[in-house]
Amino acid sequence: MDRSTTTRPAAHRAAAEERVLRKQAAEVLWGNWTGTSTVPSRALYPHQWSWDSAFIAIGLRHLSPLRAQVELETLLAAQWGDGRVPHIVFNDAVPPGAYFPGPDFWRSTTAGRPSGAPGGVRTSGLVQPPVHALAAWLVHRADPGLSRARSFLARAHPRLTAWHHYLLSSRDAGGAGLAAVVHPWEQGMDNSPCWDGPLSRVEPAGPEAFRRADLAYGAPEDRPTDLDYGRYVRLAAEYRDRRYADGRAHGAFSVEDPAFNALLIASEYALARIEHELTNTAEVLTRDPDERRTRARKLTETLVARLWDPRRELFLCRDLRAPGPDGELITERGVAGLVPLVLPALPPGIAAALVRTACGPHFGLGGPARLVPSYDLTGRAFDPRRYWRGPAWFNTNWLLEKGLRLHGEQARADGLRDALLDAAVTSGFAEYVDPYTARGSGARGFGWTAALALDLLLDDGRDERGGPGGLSEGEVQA
Ligand code: 9WN
Repeated sequence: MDRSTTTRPAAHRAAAEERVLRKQAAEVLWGNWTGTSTVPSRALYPHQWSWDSAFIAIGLRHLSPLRAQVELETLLAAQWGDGRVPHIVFNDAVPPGAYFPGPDFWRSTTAGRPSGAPGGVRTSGLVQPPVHALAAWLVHRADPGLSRARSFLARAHPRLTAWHHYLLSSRDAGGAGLAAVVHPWEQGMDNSPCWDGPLSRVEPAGPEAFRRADLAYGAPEDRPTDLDYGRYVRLAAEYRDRRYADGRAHGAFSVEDPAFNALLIASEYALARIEHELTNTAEVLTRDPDERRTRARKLTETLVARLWDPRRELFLCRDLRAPGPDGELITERGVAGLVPLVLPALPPGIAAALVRTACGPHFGLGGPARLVPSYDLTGRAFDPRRYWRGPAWFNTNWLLEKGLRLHGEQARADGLRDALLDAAVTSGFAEYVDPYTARGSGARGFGWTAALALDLLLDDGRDERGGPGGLSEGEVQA
């Protein structure tokens, strides 16, 4: 595969259509802006979410590099003393009960105190995939002058470093060097069939333990079930009641996930670029960025050794609580298993196999599926409408578009880009869509859908000297 090709997608979309898309996406992002951050959805998710903010910043940088910087700064200001970046930062102006579980459930300022939760803002105690260093780098590149004038990277750097350190130390529950998630909400694909096995061991909390707010806005057949919620609540409450202590022995749910770890590795490369930039401009003295790049390559090797399944030609999740010294691989095929395509040091044979899998019967890219589904089209639990059990999501497809381009699959990337832009507009920037028909479900005016559509439209490839979208391994000159 030719990794040096950096062609831009064919410009067959009419300029007028692009103007409309740009205007509508901007309206979504302005409408969801609260003054210091962007909500994923005004109705369904009225607070700040961690990986949403990272994806949103990647799009927002094209409209307002300043707001994109503030978006990430607001999130990082809520970081805990142990380095974790919380998955939700609550807005106290939003009525209690607008979202469940709210701040009264998480009790970060009391239960989170031993782990250094901040006193001035209330947050959840879980985390989400670490897309933030990648976002910070791309936001910097959108306006390096503004970024330097505000010392954006110099201020973000220690927080991003502490965040990655937390994941690679406190969350290394498997002892092999990868980060483990302790709740499906942490991995971000909440009700993926990949979690059915591990969750079956969790005694669900009774209906009296929770009052769902999501069903006021979403159709029940599009959302997780009450049984799922009972288990989410049990797991989260137990973590909270352990005062958010991490450790190998703790918790009924402990999983090494390929997407979470691939995004951590991609963000390690971005952190190396950030360190290179900071060293070049003498803003701060940092460690040698090459060390971090070496670590990212080694982590890629570990990911392959721990999670690659050569028979399925897909990365799988490792259930650390399953019997056996190292747990067991979960044999469900989820889109998380394709996300390592974003990694530049992936062995070429594995990258080619992932492309085959994406385009084969299980994910249907370039065939029956318009967009890559969240779960195996032929799987026992496939449902084209229900949340992460089949629908296509824009963030995972955006990542795959980048991964395809990175590994020289320009034509396939162009096709996916076009399909994403069409689906974003026709669905009203839906949260997720039917992978076959692109019919929208869930929230409309969804933050990362609008942001990533904008990015696909406006990314001018400035980060593509060494590879697409800031995902390459190569040097980036300041
Ligand atoms: C729980 C905000 C978040 C996304 C997740 C998505 C959904 C929350 C929920 O919404 O999760 O964190 O209430 O269902 O699964 O990926 O970050 O958009």
